[in-house]
Amino acid sequence: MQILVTGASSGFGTAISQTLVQQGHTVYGIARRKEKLQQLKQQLGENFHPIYADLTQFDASTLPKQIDVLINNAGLALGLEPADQANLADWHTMINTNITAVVALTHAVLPLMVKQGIGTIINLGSTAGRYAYTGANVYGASKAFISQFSDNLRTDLAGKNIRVTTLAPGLCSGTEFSNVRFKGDNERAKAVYDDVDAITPQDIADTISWLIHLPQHVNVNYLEVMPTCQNSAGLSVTKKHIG
Ligand code: 8X3
Repeated sequence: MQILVTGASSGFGTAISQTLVQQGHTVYGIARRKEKLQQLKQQLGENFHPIYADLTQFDASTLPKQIDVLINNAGLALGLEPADQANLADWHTMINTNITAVVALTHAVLPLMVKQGIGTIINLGSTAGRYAYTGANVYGASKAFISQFSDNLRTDLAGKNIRVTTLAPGLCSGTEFSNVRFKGDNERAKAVYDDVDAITPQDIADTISWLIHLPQHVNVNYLEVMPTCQNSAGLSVTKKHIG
């Protein structure tokens, strides 16, 4: 298969690229960080094709002419402040990467898949798109968008033999997710994963491998993957008189 993966230079994107190339697929990996993509190219060889690009200013003419699987993986969270204290520029950055870039790339790839008469799109959502938590505000909302966008794509693409899945991971270590969220406060980022067995990028790569190798007539609409140690905490109540 010819597979296009965004955010290939780290975390999920790197593990997905490694796993799928090792399985004999051809992977086109998009990312901004040239050095990291070059390292991956050296490691993976001729079946890995780096595309150096900023997804928020992407030139669709650089895309390969055949794409069997599109994995919209690139995304980020910035900040964990409650909404009334959050940084508006951070909100715009998350919307640009997590929503605008995803719809633009999907829009560019869809005509190709329709013409091929076959395709698979996997959009990385998040448990934050389903369960609210303090500080998730726009990040969580952007991931809820992904889930609804995927469902709406499914309806629009009815009869066109294109599968669309939202894959929604929960707490996952071994990525730069929290380092980015906490803007380089690596101690704080590390503390998020201390003393827990979080899921790993390899778990997500293996899940994606399973999804894409299912027979074409099987569409997993929404798949949520949490570590065993994580669960939803239930609803909270704020008392009128505190303290
Ligand atoms: C990542 C999951 O819980 O850190 O999307 O927001 S969480």
